[in-house]
Amino acid sequence: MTKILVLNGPNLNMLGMRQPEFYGRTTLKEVEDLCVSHGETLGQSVSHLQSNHEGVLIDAIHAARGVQDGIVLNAGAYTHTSVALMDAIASAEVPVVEVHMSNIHARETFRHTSYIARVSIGQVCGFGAQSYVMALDALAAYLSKDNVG
Ligand code: CA2
Repeated sequence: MTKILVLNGPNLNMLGMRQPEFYGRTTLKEVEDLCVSHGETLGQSVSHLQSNHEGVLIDAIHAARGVQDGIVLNAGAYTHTSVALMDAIASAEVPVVEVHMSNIHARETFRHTSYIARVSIGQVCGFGAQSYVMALDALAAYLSKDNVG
């Protein structure tokens, strides 16, 4: 089993409750359950954490070093602002796939910039809850060393 952490940032605890035009009607609990069940089909043991606090997210990334095989990260709005999260990922030596429910590139200009992308193996965005499933698939392929090109 590979160990994967699904880490969600600020306001994602509100999923399914408001703004369905951007984020759909799936709740965070449903996203987390989907990740656990899809992970099982890939031989992944998936744990998950959501926090509205930047420092908690940074601590979780630090704690992943040498423990987790990969991280699926939706950093929420910190994606577009947080050099601190970027530095934490760069120091953790754990492969990160950046995910977003919405297509950040089709939204406001400030959402087009991602500090997370600079330190991630790749980015999946725009597919709602399915973005997380695709990110788990991507990590499975990457970790199986089928990652050339
Ligand atoms: O599309 C994504 O997954 C985002 O990471 C979501 C963030 C946003 O700041 C990023 O630009 C893109 C916002 C999460 C807020 O989620 C809510 C969900 C329902 C109701 C209110 C907020």
